[in-house]
Amino acid sequence: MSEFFQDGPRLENAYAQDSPLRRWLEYLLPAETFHEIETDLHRLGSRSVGEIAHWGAEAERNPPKLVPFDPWGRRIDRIDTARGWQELERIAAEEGIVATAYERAHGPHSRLHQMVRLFLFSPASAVASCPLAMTDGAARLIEVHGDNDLRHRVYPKLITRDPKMFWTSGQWMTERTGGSDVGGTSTMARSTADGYALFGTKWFTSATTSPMAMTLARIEDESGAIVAGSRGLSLFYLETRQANGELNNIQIHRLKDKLGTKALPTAELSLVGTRAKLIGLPGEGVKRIVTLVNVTRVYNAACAVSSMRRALMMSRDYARRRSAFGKVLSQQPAHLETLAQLEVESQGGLALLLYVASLMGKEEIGQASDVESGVLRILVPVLKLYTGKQGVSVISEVLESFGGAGYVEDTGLPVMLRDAQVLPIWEGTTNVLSLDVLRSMAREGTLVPWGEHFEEMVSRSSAGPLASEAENVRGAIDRVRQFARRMMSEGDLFAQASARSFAYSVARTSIAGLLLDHARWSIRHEKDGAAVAVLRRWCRQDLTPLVHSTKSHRVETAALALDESLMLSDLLESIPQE
Ligand code: MFK
Repeated sequence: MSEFFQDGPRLENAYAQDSPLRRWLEYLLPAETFHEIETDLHRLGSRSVGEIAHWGAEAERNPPKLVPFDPWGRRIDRIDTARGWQELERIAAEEGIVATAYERAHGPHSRLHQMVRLFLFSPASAVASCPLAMTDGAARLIEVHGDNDLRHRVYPKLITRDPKMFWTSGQWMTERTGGSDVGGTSTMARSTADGYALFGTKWFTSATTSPMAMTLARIEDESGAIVAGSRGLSLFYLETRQANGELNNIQIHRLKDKLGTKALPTAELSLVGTRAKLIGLPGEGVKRIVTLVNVTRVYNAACAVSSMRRALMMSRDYARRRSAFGKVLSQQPAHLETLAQLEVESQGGLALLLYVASLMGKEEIGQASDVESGVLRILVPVLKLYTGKQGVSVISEVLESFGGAGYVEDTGLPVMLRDAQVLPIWEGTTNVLSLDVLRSMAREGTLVPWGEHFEEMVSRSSAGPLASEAENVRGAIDRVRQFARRMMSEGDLFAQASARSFAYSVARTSIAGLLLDHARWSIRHEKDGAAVAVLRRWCRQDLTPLVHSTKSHRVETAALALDESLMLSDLLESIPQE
């Protein structure tokens, strides 16, 4: 009888074990800033796999509960969360996971510093990163659009490091009509003596225990008239409880039973006269709330990339412990190929995330050029949609790399996949964001600065050891531009049907440009060849997987998607004769 027991994966320090993360920070930050923050990142990297992971697992084991009534039958609608969840909020405040971006201790680099702190905190935090995302988005929204009251009374609570003072915020945008088509929102806002009273139902409200939320509603005039569609929506700030501790005219119906994010309380609720404050002008709600949403989309990417990196760290450690067929996995060529491919994929996501965070830091303090602002506008949806998809596929592969153990709950592995699956869904699905990319190009002309920016980046490598990779990336930039022109000339049906493949092409090409410049830096500063190897492998794939959605392609698509009949004779006639 065998007495064999397999060792599980072990992690020591999430920062020290991620050498590509360290090397990207060295590339992006001035040396002085890098050295100032590094010791503390080491400390947080250790806390992340220790105390943070401990409370994350505790929160995961004890999901929130809705307590609708008190013992005497009064409706209280209280949501009880686990000790672990509360401890994670305390640690997040203490660590300044939101605050670091607003203290601006490192000027334009503060946002990048903050994203790296989030990156280390997030993967074992039972998705406590979700309320932090919305809190950070709300802080930015108030900073840009808030009045004096919000700036002086509320903003300090969102960016404090004092856990007793710290407030998280909700972002209640989704109604029964859907999360994407925000223009279908039916919550009404009626003017009162001291603000507005809101009436409506919100279908998904994440982190419903937060003391405040930002939401959208349609202002009714005295005759009861409203403006339909998204142009009739206004942005409101509300506090979930009144001064006496009772809910602010909010009824919580139930908590959602979700595939993952089990520790995160997500509720359906009704606003039944909820007192709220208008932010900005009536009808400007969507335009204002996207300030918040652009922050949460970058958080989403930070969660996707950090989860991929953490999962891979575990898989790599396991590969050195696990024997099969007489050898450890780390000596088996097929296994190594898979791990190397996943490493390249996740480093691509890492590059795009850190670069977007550094652009965001410049924009937030008014130091971004017009070109950089345009690049940031197009890259935020691209980053979110691309890394969300990568997260699911990379983590799925990582689970497979553990064999059956990857499918067993108490190894702590399956939760990674369940939690990853939300990343392409919330904060804008892949298709909705692909359409946002097209809109940003049509309305704000974002492809022009994107092309200029990456062409300039590529030109730095056009002579020397990376010349052929530079040529490859330049070709991809040209194909993206040409395809954009074709989308304009062929019209909306062609453009929409090609939108996802176009957004993927922008993502892969942008990442290729970044990897190229990082490899150029690496050749000058390091002896390690990993950056060049990652670049080469990234560029071996199709950088522009564009789908030419011609009329016949669309006919095929409609038949295949909806299982409708397609005349074989028509199809065969359209194939060129040999
Ligand atoms: C770990 C991470 C955790 C994250 C937290 C998750 C918890 C929260 C869960 C949720 O709340 S999920 C719900 C999230 N919902 C969405 O993300 C909405 C998805 N839908 C969209 O993004 C649609 O594109 C959108 C609602 C914005 C479309 O609405 P419209 O009214 O058709 O918008 P339109 O006309 O495209 O844009 C209105 C204005 O905003 C325009 O400006 P102008 O009025 O000056 O023309 C746009 O240019 C501007 N705009 C839109 N999107 C923008 C933007 N500006 C900057 N950035 C953007 N992304």
